[in-house]
Order: sequence, then structure tokens, then C-alpha cells
Amino acid sequence: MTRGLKTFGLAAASLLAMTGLALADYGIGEPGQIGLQAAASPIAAEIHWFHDLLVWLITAITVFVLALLVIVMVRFNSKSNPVPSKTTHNAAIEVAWTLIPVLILVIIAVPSFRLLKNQLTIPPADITIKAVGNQWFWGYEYAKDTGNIRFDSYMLTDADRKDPATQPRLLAVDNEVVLPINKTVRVQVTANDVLHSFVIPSLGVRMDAVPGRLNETWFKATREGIYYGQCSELCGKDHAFMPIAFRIVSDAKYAEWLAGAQKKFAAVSDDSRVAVNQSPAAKTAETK
Ligand SMILES: [Cu+2]
Repeated sequence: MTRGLKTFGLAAASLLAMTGLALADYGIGEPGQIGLQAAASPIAAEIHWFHDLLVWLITAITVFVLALLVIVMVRFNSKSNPVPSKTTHNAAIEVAWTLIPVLILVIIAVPSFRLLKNQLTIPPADITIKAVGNQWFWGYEYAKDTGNIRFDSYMLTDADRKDPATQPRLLAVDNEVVLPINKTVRVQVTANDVLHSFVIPSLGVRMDAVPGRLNETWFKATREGIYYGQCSELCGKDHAFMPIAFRIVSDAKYAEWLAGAQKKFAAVSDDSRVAVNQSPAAKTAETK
């Protein structure tokens, strides 16, 4: 009995973890973590809410189907039910098992499309940055009117990591992207060579980086902190070693960082390394 209770407790704990109520930490995976990385933007919170809704729905459906199977196995096996019923149709049940799944799908579809709309409708942005995937590092540009800098961001090697507590292995980078809290940031995403994917779980951002194409996404960070992400499209031998690190700070700290960064890094030039939205034909015409 105690054992049963323990198992139940464990199952309940994993369910809690799955629904994101436990193991909250910002911007980085925890050892033994089961749930999602804690949300730090409204979109990420909405993604978590939708995920939790699906977990409960899936759990209810699975338990219901399992119960039906158990009833069939116990009550209608050849021993306990030697003379089977000849029933072939039951209008009420047939209507129910058609309509209820449709209803469940509608219950899923409404928040699903709402989330998709919120992700894809980019609100007026306070800051526009561009993330450029390269084999194997990310380059960043702050738009001319909101920063006007560009720099590259490489993963720190084990030898470079002076403080393992604040510089997690395989995630810490030399140049972090610093941005202010509670500001809408439009992120343009593209690539210089092959497909990459720009992902920061805590900020609810995931966008493919495609050479010759400018994709857009956005976030509004509502918590200060450091948020890590990784390239999420297999892009070559060092795919696992091009992390993303965004540091969200107060307005004052951001202004201070930007002033320093404008001295340290180059400005965004007109002949930017990346030519976006250029068709192969246009490129060929240019070289002729
Ligand atoms: Cu990549």
C-alpha cells in the first residue's frame, strides 16, 4: 500500500513537473529537469499554457481509453461472457464518438490558432536586431536606428571559461546580446551559409535561419536574466557548439552597455555581409 502511494506520489510529481509547476529556473536546463524552461516572455507563457492544456487533455483521453480496454478485457472475455451480444449498431454511441472528438479538436484549435496569430503578428518594435547563422557561430546586428552595431558571438571554450558558475559549459559565449526588459524586440533571422535555427526556449522564440531569406520573429522579455539557446537545425560538424546567449537588463544598464558596445564594435554598414531577399538570378546579374 505504501509502495502504491509512493508510486502515485512520483507519478503526480512528474505530472506537476511536466506541467511546468516545478523546477523553475530561468534560461537554462537543470539537471534532472522534466518540464520546460521557465517562461520569460508573454509568448513563452502562452506556449506553456497551451502545452499544459494538451498534457491534461492527452492524460484524460489516455486514461479513458485505458479504462475502456480494461472493462472489455474483464467483462467481455470468453469466460465471463460466453454468449456475445449480436448488437451491430447503436445510434447514440455513434453520434457521441463522432461529436466528442470533434469538440476536443475545436477546444485545441481555438487556443492553437490564437497562439500562432500572436507569434506571427509582430507588434511595433522598440528595437530591431538581426541574428545571422554562420558555420559555426551567430552574428548579430542592431538596426541603424536602434543601436547600429554588429558583432559576432562565439562559444567559450573550456579554457576560456574563467567562472564555470556564471559561464555554463557549451552555452556561455564571448559576446552576449544585451537587451532591455519590457521592450518589444523584433528579431530578423537569416543565415550566411547553410540552414540554422535560432531558438531561445525561455523567450518563446524559434525561427529557421535560411540563406537568402529574411525571417522575422519577436519577443518581449519580462524578466531580467540570462537566456540561453542553441542552434536547432543540424548545420554541420560544430552544430552543437554555436549557442545563443541573450542578457536582459534594466533600461539604464542597457544604455550603459550600448554606449560601450558602440565604441567596441563596428557599425552596421550598407555593404552588410548578408544579402537577403536576393534571388539567385539577381545575384548572377550583379556579378556580370
Ligand atoms: Cu547552426
